Amino acid sequence: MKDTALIVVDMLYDFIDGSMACLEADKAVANTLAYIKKETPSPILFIRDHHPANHCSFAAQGGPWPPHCVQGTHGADIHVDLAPYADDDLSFFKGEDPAKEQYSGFEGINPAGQSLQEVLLLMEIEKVIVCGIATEFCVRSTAEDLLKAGFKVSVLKDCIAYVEAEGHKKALEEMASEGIRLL
Ligand code: VGL
Ligand code: ZN
Repeated sequence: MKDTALIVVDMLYDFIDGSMACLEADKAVANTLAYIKKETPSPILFIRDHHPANHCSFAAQGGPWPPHCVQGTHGADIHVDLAPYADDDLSFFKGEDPAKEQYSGFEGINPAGQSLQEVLLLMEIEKVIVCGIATEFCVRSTAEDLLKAGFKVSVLKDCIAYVEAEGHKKALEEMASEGIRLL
């Protein structure tokens, strides 16, 4: 399936067992690893929340979240089981501007300065499969932006973790009603 990419969103320690540990995160990581081994998707792209220590989304600056995924900390690292699949050129960082919240990975930038969208177009990807954390925030906004940009989008419903069960359920229903396939 050369025209299909797997996009792994924010499977980073702060969302797994750190300051913003999400529900079902261990299961989502294990299921993502199992999916990769079974289906051998290629390419695999990683989205990474990557904040400066004074980011506007942190409580000290009046934002809704505890400090998380601060650049250079363990909390910002990809889970060790998935890290072997992450290629620098296919890793897209977001949330780096201290003044801007950025849930969507769509405009995430790789170390070469290319956006996710740009790289998907260069690779002639038409279909994307999204998994990751958190359903209600980064998974949802990444999936919706991809859909708006014309990609065929699926979400792996056993490979996502969430902040809150009701919000997770509602986000899945709304994504499905917009045309995102739940696999
Ligand atoms: C996220 C809240 C703050 C996410 C990132 O990855 O869903 N949520 N930053
Ligand atoms: Zn964040």
